[in-house]
Amino acid sequence: EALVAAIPENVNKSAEYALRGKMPQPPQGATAKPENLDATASTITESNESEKNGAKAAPGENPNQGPLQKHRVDSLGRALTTNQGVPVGDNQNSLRAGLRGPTLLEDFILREKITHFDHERIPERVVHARGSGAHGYFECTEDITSLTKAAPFAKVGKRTPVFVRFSTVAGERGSADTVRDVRGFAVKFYTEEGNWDLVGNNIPVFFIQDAMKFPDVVHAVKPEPHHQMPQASSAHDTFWDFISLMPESMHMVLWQMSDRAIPRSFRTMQGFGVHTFRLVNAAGEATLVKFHWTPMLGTHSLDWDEAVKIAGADPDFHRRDLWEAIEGGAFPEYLLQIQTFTEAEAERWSFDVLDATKIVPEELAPLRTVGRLVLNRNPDNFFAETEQVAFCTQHIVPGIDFTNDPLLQGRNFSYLDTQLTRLGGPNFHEIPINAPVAEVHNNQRDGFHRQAINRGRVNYEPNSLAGGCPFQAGARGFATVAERLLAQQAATEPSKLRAKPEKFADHYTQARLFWASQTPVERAHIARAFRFELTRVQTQAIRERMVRMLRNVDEGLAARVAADLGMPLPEPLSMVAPPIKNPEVAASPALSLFARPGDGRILGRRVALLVADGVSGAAASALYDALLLAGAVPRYVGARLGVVRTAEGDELPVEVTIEAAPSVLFDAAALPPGGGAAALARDGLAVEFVQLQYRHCKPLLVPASAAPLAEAAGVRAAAAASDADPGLLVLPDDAVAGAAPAFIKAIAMHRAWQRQTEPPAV
Ligand code: HDD
Repeated sequence: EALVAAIPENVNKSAEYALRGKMPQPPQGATAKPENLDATASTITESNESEKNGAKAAPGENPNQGPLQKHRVDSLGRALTTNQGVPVGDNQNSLRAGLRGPTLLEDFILREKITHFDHERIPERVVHARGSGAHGYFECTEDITSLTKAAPFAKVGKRTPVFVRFSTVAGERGSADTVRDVRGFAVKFYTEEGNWDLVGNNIPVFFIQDAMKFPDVVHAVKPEPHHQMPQASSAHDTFWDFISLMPESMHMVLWQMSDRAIPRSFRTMQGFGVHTFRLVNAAGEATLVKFHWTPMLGTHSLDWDEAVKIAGADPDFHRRDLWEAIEGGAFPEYLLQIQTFTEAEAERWSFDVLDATKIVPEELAPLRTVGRLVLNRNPDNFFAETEQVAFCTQHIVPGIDFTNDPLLQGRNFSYLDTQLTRLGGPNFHEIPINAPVAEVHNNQRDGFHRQAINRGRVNYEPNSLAGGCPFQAGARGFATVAERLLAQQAATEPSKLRAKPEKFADHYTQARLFWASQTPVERAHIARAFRFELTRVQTQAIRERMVRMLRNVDEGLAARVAADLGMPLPEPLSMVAPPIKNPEVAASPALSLFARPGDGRILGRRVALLVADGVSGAAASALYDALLLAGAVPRYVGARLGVVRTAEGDELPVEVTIEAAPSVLFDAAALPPGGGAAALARDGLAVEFVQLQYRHCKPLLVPASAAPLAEAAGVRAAAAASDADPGLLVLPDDAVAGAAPAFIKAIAMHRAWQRQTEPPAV
């Protein structure tokens, strides 16, 4: 505590920025060092098209799939062999000297098998280790050839094959999907001019402004180094210690504490390229651009209590949702939207578009839809595709270019570098999932696991022995946008320095913009998330520093969090630069999670129809069929597998049990019409099922005869207390079959947040 308290704030922060035209002084070495520091104390605190690509692929299909056929293995009807193709006669016994004797070194079959097994794992990604992938296509829907010559935008209707990987950031490969975290949204476009990787997140800003700080922010959020806890969680001291000393992280942290960090599905979250990039047209003219992926089903998230419980009930919740949606034909779909602006416009704004902690509000540069992304095929093999796919920000194609965002510039080094270790050498571009559709011709040779058999004696350029081939593409090739950097600089500014521009020093204006744009429900959830995370923090001085930081965002939020943590309101942290007086935009409704409710479809929504003996089979199956027709996933949920007897004397199958598929795995529930509720009301698991549906604000259909179950769950009383609850459909039994449209509408709304109280009523 004393150690932490001795550093009340990051006093060196202002030294990083060129403020008021003055160059920063070189930063001092150590921050204030407490006298009583005990150094020994614990600090817990490639060929040609016909050979490579096979026959021409249909639009949007990956032509690499043709030649992949020779890599695919189906063993049906085949005998077991060694890796050398030798048929294996006995796969049960190793070769030994006598029945009870030692195993012989001669047993090459055993040795090969065990050796291969011993090396089956590769290092997991240092961040974004936990991920799920899918194949699909990008379709250009608007002519933007005046802005870019990038291949995917060549023509309206053109389809480019893609592979997408969604991920969490902090957790290990086997960690749960529904933890509070940023989600990766990485898209690999296989264009005929090379691969373009748009490696984004579901949050449009980042924690830090300079790649120099990336190892620090990742070390801080990962499990603490001495005891390797906690897994996949930012709710611990080291993360908040770092954040509270890094005010530029405040904007991102608000997004992270919002429900954006606990999405309902990869299908219901946005994606962002984060950085400002450039679009470049055929004349070489550049336009600044931000990329947005917008889900057709709207943006929807989980409730925190629900997310925590799902992590236990189904740690693969998002992976399964993505897989099942694609298998079921409910192909996830997103719009590609862009914001474009000129250098001159950007120059006038109060924030710097090279600062990844800032957005460009839609009020300043509206979204324009230019294409759509459709995910329509699951990988054949998780390891070969999802695990071995290598996204790299520096993978761009003619028509796209970088900007000088210092975070992006650092990323452009990091991604290729990390693949060298993770995928075992410089030939990872030859792994089928990474191989471009475009032909590869160069003099880069050899290295571990080289697949290409480059022919001829020439492996250098210029050459005459191979007629000068491969020759440089010249004007057809990639060209970096020419920039006159030094001419834009102030005369006093050194040409080589370590510092950030003045506008980067504004740390709170956009955090305030985000907060001001949130609805009361979202604000309550953000405050609750701060309470949870900071309650888990053990060091009081870190909690306090965070509350001091929050005062620079919103006094109400700070006061609420302070009260929740049982502490008096501390002084606000000092600011590196005064807040922007009249920011261009004070509130932007587009920043609310509720701004994109979706197109009303309920594709892939899981709906429980609770059943027990005595249920009205006619009403239940009418509801079931209507939900199925709407693209949802209805399930008859009962106490035990088998069947229940309906009121009509027929049978209904119980598809899953409450125990195997608890409440949190469903988006909505209908209590049994006709009969059966009394039996369920005596089953504690069924009662809890209904309680949690209610607590998590999910649509609930309550037929009159199911009153005993609703009452046992306390739902009726709570319902009476709230006047308007659009998610609660209480109706006579004979109205259940006809209530499907209203129920579907409630499901499309996602949650009836109006119902939520603190603490929860049920
Ligand atoms: Fe990163 C993986 C997104 C900053 C270094 N990053 C990675 C992935 C995503 C992002 C989606 C997973 C790709 C996949 O599915 O395989 N990263 C971002 C975004 C950032 C960002 C949106 C900020 C705007 N990243 C960032 C910085 C650095 C890195 C500043 C380093 C200087 N990121 C990496 C990495 C990873 C990675 C260590 C781990 C595995 C990999 O690259 O292939 O190189």
